[in-house]
Amino acid sequence: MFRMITALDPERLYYNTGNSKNTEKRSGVCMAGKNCDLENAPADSLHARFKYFKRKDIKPDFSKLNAPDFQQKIIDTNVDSWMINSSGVKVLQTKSGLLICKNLFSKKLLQRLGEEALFEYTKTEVGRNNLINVGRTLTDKIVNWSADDILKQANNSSIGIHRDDIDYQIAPIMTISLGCPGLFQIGKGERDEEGYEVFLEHGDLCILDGPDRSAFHAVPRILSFEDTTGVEPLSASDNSRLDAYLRQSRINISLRQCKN
Ligand SMILES: O=C(O)CCC(=O)C(=O)O
Repeated sequence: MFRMITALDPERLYYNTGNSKNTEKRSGVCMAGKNCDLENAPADSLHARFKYFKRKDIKPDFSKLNAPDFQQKIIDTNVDSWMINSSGVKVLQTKSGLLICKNLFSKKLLQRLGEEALFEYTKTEVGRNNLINVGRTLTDKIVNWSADDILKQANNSSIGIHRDDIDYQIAPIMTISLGCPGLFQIGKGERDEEGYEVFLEHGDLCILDGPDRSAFHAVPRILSFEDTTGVEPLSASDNSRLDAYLRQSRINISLRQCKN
């Protein structure tokens, strides 16, 4: 039988986030009695690894990641545009549809995206009123600049395990990472099954397509440059506030097709 599911269907929200408290908050429906127990998930599961990498009381071991089985190639785009590098673009791709492109975007474009995200988006109504994202308070933090504030925010940032299938779109999702590296996890199945882990670094384009389009994924932690392969934002940008921010924090820009 065909069952109409709306975006606020609590069952569906739970399925997406796996977090009963979030589901209750968003849907106003009590989730008590639902099977939300992931406490016994195996140690190598997406869920258990997420909790491990999120820990603040110890420093997780970032040298032992469960890396995806990437096929790797270096390509020339031969595109004549100020936005795209024409050569030396590194493409990492899995059979299940995760694609990470390094060195694709020009320094000028990355600077422009950072400025738009940090100084323009956060001034907009939608940016300031988005309760889920940091935009609501970010403008004030930037105006009353305190490096400590920003660092604290960066260290505490994470994105819980979720899948992006709530609006039933199948077009690939693309994200662009700026600033500090984020540890990205992507599942092979359910939250209590294994997943992969990879750093998303400054300038990386990440695409979720194919089966991975609807995979569980998360960013349990933002790291310092020393903890990863050390790809830093290019400091030659002429915007010192943007540089200072990106050295201590991370911006992720997601591009997705939406239905009205
Ligand atoms: O921050 C990221 O790279 C991941 C973003 C994400 O999970 C999403 O947009 O659904």
